[in-house]
This record gives sequence, structure tokens and C-alpha cells, in this order.
Amino acid sequence: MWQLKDRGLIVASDDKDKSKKPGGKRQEGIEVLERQKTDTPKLFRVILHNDDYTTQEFVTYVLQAFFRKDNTEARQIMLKAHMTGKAIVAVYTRDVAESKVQQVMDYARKNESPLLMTVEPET
Ligand code: TYC
Repeated sequence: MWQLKDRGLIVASDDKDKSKKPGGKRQEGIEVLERQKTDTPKLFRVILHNDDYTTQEFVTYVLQAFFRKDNTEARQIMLKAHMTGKAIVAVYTRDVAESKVQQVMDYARKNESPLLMTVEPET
């Protein structure tokens, strides 16, 4: 198990922790820093899917409002989906990607749009 300590150190606190002497307290410092690991989180793409009903303006607005795209990039992503069927909007951790998609789909349904976004793992 990994724990975040006060000064931002990541220290191991599992049984295999060699810096922990038998019966004694775990030692921290240089020894611990050498053991520092960066567990890179898995990343997930938010995919925008084309449909025949949502207006180009609505899609462009959604990309700006929910994904902080400027108008030019939002239009490029929208047009890619419009012309090819789908486009990658952004890449996030799973929680953020799923939450963004949920928010957009809620907003789209309230506005009577069938706009579809999905989440897929990065390869
Ligand atoms: N195809 C839609 C239209 O012509 C526009 C559109 C673009 C809809 C991209 C969805 O993801 C989309 N009105």
C-alpha cells in the first residue's frame, strides 16, 4: 500500500517495506525517496459520435463549455466526428472521463439532443 505523507513523499507501508526494521519504526528519508514510485494511472478517451439531428453549433458549444476547447479546436473536433463518424475529444483518468460524459449527456438530453459520447481505454 502507498501513502501520501505530509511533505509529498510517497512511502511504502506494506509488509514488504524493507525500510521498516523488525519491531522498530519505519525509517524515512533518503532510503524512502529511493523507493519512490510513480504509478501512472490508466487513461481513457472521451469519444464524440456523429448523429443526424444535433446541430453543429450545439456540438461546438458543448465542446467549449464542458471541455474548455476554444472555438477553433471545438469546430475541428465537431467536423471530424461529422465527417468520419467519431472523434477523440480528450483524455482523462477513468473517473473524470466518465463524469464529463455523464454531464454532457445530461445537458444534451435536457436540450432534446441525441448527442452521444462514450469512454474508451487508451491503447
Ligand atoms: N451531423 C450533425 C449535423 O449535420 C452535426 C454533428 C456533428 C452532430 C458532430 C454530432 O458529434 C456530432 N447537424
